[in-house]
Amino acid sequence: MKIANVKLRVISMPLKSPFHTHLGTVTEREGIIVEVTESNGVSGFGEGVAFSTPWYTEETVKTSLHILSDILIPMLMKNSIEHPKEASILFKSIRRNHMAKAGLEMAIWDLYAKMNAKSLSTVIGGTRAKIASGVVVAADSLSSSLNQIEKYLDEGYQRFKIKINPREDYRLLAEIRRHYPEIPLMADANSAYTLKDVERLKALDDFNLLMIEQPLASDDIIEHALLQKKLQTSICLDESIISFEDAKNAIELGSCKIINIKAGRVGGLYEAKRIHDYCLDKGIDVWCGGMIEFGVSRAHNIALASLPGFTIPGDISASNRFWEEDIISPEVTVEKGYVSVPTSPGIGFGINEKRIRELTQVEKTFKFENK
Ligand code: OSB
Ligand code: MG
Repeated sequence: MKIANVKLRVISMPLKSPFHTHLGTVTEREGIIVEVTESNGVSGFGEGVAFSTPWYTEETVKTSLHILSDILIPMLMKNSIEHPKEASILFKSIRRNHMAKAGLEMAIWDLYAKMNAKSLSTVIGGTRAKIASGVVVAADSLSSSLNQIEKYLDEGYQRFKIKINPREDYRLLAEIRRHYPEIPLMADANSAYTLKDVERLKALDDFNLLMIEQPLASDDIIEHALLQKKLQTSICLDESIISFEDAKNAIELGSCKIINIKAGRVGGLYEAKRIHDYCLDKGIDVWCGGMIEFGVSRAHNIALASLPGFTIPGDISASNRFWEEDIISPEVTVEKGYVSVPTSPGIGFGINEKRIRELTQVEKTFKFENK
């Protein structure tokens, strides 16, 4: 590959409605759009999914911008690569900073697929033409949770996720189940509990949940194994799994029965695919997590979720779940509960340049010297 330049754009967009978790509320989303351009003029796109503050992981938009500008892009200038996997391996010499790495690595995947005139799904080994779509309800009251579920049910979503914490769990889930006894329902705790809450968590076995996501802290891998033995409900890990090794350890310890894979959290598509392949081999179900992302990352998620091991509907909702107007064209839509996997080259969605320009706060271009 002969990279001519990399462009970073920090964009900012308000959410249609506030996104509440016990860790705080997101009302405005910042992100980094990464564009890698080949000497022949073809561009690939990735998205840095760190948040403005380090509430979900330690990264932020500013730390990502620093790592990309001062470390990863200069590394890419010095080392020529022929395949995106080589970028992933190259970036391993830098510790963590997975969302920064993933933004750049995934732009290279899109570019690589486009240069080979194949869809990204095809390039990574995807087998599905459409993927089942799930949605997250992250409201601040019982009544608005119920209203959101009703609306998303009408829109065809196939799986519903509700945020819980020790102050709002049993009562909330009981009310949801009273109104909707049959819907595929799961709960995400984003580490709101400790092992002291084992009785509270056991009580949630009453609700026939598909799973409970990340009940304990991100480094509580042993405690999750102890907890899983006491629960009927399957544990799914999100924040705990930031690498292939974490996935392997969690499965061997029995810390979870399901894994939520987010390419941003694990450093890119290559690592995400390794985790997927391992889980498929071990009979562990996986699904694709979401990051309240813009269309570029959403498009990458669609390609990832087309792999055969993604057996559970993921947090892959339509562009209009979060945005008045997304940055891709066409936008992601959900039809009869499914999102179609594009067959055109790369991520298979065009970039809405006009929309990105409206939202851009910072723009930096790095020109490569091609000798
Ligand atoms: O824990 O899965 C999570 C959003 C931001 C950060 C972490 C999480 C989430 C979500 C929403 O639950 C996922 C989405 O639909 O984008
Ligand atoms: Mg989660």
